[in-house]
Amino acid sequence: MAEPRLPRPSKGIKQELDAERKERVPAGQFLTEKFPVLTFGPTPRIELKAWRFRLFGLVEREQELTWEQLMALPKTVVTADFHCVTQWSRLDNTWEGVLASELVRLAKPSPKAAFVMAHCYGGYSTNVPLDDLLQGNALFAFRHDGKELPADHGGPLRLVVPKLYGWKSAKWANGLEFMEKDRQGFWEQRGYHMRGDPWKEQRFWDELT
Ligand SMILES: Nc1nc2c(c(=O)[nH]1)N[C@H]1C(S)=C(S)[C@@H](COP(=O)(O)O)O[C@H]1N2
Ligand SMILES: [Mo]
Repeated sequence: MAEPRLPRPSKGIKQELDAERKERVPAGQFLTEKFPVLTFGPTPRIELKAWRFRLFGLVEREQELTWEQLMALPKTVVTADFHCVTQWSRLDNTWEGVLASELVRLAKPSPKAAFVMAHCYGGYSTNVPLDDLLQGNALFAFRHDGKELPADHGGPLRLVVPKLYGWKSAKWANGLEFMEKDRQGFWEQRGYHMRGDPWKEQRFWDELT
């Protein structure tokens, strides 16, 4: 007796999907469906009541936002791929949060500001060119794939810079410092690239890329 047949996508469609996904994975990266946790040190726990976010450095007026003030800002949903320099990539992450450009707008940086330092609870930091923060849907996220952002992944609030390697996506973000000159953050002081574009494999600074 013949086996009952279930409709399947034709091989052609599957190959096209695979090719499309492959194009989204930069050189030297491997896909994972899991969401690994990559943190240097322990996970800070922050109560929303005590949570604050500082906008400082080259700004018109320094400010400190409460969680309520952050929640009052326009929200957005971004779907983006994530590439960690330790070679895993996770495609199609759905992030919900506030576009980084909204916080930059609030901060009113001086025209001299060309870089930011993202600061975090726990002491981590990472530097990002202001242009990279204003483009490519960079956002401060509090939800991931439809759920509240878990503490291990940076909750209550993390930066996500989809166009740069994952170490620029600062977890437990608590401030943005606007700077005229670029300065090294935590991993950059330990040899990581000042910019970190995965499409240019800007992993380490000594490659002079
Ligand atoms: N505060 C803080 N943010 C951080 C890190 C960290 O150690 N501390 N690690 C970075 C690195 S190297 C990566 S790849 C991503 C990993 O995010 P995940 O743990 O949610 O996967 O967070 C980045 N943000
Ligand atoms: Mo990473």
